[in-house]
Amino acid sequence: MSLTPQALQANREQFDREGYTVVRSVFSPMEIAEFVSHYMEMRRQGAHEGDFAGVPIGGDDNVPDPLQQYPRMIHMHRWDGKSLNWMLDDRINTIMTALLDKSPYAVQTMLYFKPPGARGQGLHQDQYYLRVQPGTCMAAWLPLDDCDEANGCMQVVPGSHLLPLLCTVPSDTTQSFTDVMVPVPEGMQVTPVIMKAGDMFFFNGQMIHGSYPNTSSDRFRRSLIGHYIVGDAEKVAKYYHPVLRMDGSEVELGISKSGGQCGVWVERDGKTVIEMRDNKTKSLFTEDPPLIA
Ligand SMILES: O=C(O)CCC(=O)C(=O)O
Repeated sequence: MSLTPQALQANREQFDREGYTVVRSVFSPMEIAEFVSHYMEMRRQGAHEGDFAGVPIGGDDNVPDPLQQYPRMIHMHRWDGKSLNWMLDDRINTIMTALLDKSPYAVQTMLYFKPPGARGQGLHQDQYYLRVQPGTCMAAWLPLDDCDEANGCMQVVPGSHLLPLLCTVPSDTTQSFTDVMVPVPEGMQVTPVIMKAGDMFFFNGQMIHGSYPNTSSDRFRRSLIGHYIVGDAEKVAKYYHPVLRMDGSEVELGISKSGGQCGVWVERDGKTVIEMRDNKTKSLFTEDPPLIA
């Protein structure tokens, strides 16, 4: 891996054009093995604040779900030094500064275990949850396992970072552990992001992304995720405070509210266009404070 400005130039061009980019081999196999044993041990130790196993499958609490044993962990950096160090890692700062022209602020960590048979997450935009103003958020996604379509790799809609925030609709909770998603506009493609453990996937908070179920019989698809906000932002939703600079010091930002207008796809003069409306969909998990992204 080379993180020189020259090497990152192609990532920057793809990020500006498509809303995402993958940087290969950012973390070494030894670092990845340490993360896997660290988080598996943490999961074995029992429940942590904010654990989330998802909404009931098809609305039925009695349907067995592998996520009950492996719920997603959240905001580990608030109580786990290894997660904090990872969130503020110099390599992540270097890459994000190359993509954004400015060092970001760090606000969130999450660990998805996604064991065999687990559901994915319906297509969404992270900004729906973080509500960064002005501007948007950014995700840094580190796979701890090789990931492909069989074990539920990430899926993206290239170019969707140029869209406004879209109104959500109910998701199919037999496929998604969250209960809302956004419809993919006609003419835009959902594309799998195939990665090796240790590669990193960076994407704009407006970009539509998510993942499908892990249909493999024996492969986890674990991922360590950081959420960041672009360094010009003045506000973010309450759930994401405290906000940290990449040197670990705290920065005072305001609190933004959820709600407001969002876009829906409508047909006009034979074309599919976006019309801004109030979002009428209520998610079980997105009232203040939002809990998902
Ligand atoms: O890891 C996944 O399957 C989904 C993660 C995601 O969509 C997110 O971090 O916003």
